[in-house]
Amino acid sequence: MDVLLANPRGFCAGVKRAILIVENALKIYKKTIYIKHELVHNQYVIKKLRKKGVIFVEKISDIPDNSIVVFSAHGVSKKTKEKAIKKKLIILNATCPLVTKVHKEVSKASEKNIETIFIGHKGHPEVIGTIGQYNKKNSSQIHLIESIEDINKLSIEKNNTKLNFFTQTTLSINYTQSIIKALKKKFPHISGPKKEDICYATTNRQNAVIKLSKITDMILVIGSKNSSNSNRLTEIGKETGVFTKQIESFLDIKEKWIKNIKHIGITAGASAPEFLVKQVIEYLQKIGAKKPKEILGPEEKIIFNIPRYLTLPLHLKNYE
Ligand code: 0CM
Ligand code: SF4
Repeated sequence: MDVLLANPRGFCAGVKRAILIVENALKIYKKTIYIKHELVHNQYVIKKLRKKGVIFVEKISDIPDNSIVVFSAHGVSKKTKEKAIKKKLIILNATCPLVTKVHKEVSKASEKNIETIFIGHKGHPEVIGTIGQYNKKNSSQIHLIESIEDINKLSIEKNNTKLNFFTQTTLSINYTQSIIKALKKKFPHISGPKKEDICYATTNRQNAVIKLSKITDMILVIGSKNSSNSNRLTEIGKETGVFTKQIESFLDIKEKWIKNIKHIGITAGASAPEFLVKQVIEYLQKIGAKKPKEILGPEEKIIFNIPRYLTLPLHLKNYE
């Protein structure tokens, strides 16, 4: 069996930054670190941080006053930030800068009273955080849509000239483009980002899966069940017609899946550490697979710096 590795795969710049913020904070503060929501959507990363004493909470009210709180890579609403300030928490903001960019745009639209449509998955923390940048007291509103069908349910004037849209960062590129096309058809005056707000890491990983699908008869996606970007990779793999399975780690692989497979492709979501990819390769080699081959793709040079006061000469060795 040939093993083909997608490129790029795994950790993106936003995830690396979020983990470094927490690892550095643990070393600097030597105090309990509370994280609002899972820092990134990966069970291996979460377990590792939990072992180091990190406490994950869903509500700010569960954190004692004057503690240290980290906002997850997915970002938080304005209200959540206000609650943290009220409790005199020390806030370490691990929101990905690309999510923050969308926050700023939504906040600006709210200030200008521009009716806004947000394309994203209901209930996802990034969506809650981004929608929560829009002031609810406005006379204008922010509307969440998940599909083309949702467009028809919108109670917005067709000829509204003060209307714009934004998107979640980890959506399917193709599906989002079809939603935007339908939006523009219904609301000819709508404005929005030149492309969409889908991030570079999501885009590159989706393109890499499509490339992989052309040369493999099975694709394994390493990523947790609540990881939106990982789920999109699995969805895209399936859409290409290639047998695709999403796994948390090598322990989830069923031998019957790979019995007659000749070319297996492996990729990993933006929150899945390379360590998990290595474990899968080792497992496949133990049952006879050949040495893995890297499939060439665009090099990702983007780095997001962490706040200067948190800078320590640390690296992500334990996740590689
Ligand atoms: O947004 P998603 O569910 O894909 O989150 P993740 O933690 O799996 O990936 C990194 C991010 C962000 C924002
Ligand atoms: Fe940022 Fe994209 Fe990574 Fe999310 S997937 S943390 S938006 S770079």
